Amino acid sequence: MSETLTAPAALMDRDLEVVDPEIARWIAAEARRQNEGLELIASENWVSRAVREAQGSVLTNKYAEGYPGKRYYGGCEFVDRVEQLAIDRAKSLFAAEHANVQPHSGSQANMSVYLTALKPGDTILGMDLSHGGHLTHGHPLSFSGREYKVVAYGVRREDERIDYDRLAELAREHRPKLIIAGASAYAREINFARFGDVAREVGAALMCDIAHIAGLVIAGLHQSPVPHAPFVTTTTHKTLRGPRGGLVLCRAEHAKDLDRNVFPGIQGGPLEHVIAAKAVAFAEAARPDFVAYQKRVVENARALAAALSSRGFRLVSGGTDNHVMMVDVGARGISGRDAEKMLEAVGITVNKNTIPFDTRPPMVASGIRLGTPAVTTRGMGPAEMETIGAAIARALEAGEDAATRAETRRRVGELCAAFPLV
Ligand code: DSN
Repeated sequence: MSETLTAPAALMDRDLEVVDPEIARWIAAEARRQNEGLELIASENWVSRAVREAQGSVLTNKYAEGYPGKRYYGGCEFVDRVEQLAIDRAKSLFAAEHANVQPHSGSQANMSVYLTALKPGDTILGMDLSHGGHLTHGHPLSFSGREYKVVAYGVRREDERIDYDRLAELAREHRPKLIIAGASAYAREINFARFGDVAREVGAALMCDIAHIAGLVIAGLHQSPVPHAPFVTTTTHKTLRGPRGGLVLCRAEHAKDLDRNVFPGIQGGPLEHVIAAKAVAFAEAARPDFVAYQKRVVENARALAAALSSRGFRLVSGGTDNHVMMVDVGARGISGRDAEKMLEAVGITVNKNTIPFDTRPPMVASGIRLGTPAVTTRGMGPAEMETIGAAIARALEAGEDAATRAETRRRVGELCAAFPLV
């Protein structure tokens, strides 16, 4: 009897390489890929060792359904401290009245707001996915497009910037219950105050999804939505540079309903290990060096945009105000899908993306989306953005030419080796 019990127990303190060499191998391969390649996916970043340590901690063992001080399980005295710290830090970072740190993802953060502000069948007004919006802002395949009646706004054809006049017209015509501001592929500052005016005029609630720009908002480099919107949602892993996860901020009057809609509305037990990692990331984001980091992210985005423009690439809306840029590779006769593959072949990771008024389907697309949060975390600056712009141009112009590809891959490898990751 005791033998059968000691065998599994003995595995408890073994290294991953010993317990599961296959998974260990793929994690090591992914670490190499991250180290030896340039990460330009605008929604990705590298978290600190402290964030990873919190996420990999024993808190993963704990069930804690409920909220600090009001749990359905015993033994929550320490996770209560952790979650309360995360809540207090989030409120202070964004100057918000209430924070819920439990959503497992940005989609769930958004869903909890919809459950709080809407009834099934109500009308929502969100940004068209193909103009830069997000699946959960009303795409027909997402819960948001299935449960609610969706009206979409977008950008103007002339300058590819949000058409606020059309937004106001649509709001007056359709009287939505909820207006959604925010985007996942939009390179320009978003005027949350204007969204607030439109929402007030038609009696709609406003939700601002700042998943992409949360870090910029904290650093004061982008207008904050908090004074203009009763609900603000974000992920914690993009410019905010925390663990993968979601966060909702709201006004005090909605706090009780919102909390109820996160748990038990759509989630069960909170991931306290992830919440601890969020708390660590929030503490990191409160430090002055976080502001310096965000400034460098924006500076690098401008430098990379300039490097690509000077090589004849058309940028949607002509450039960028934030961390992201949309490159119209279709204008150079290359699809976004092919561009993504050509860049991957030289160690540069990007994602294909539709651009406004795209004629190609989403899995092909005419654009690629690039962002600078991850390469900036690595320590790279404007000089390296020039090198990266040159490498992108060379890779896309080289097509299948093996020698140019190999040479570009070698240069990308050299650049990465000069900025090693911890
Ligand atoms: N998938 C994320 C992005 O890449 O922007 C948005 O959820």
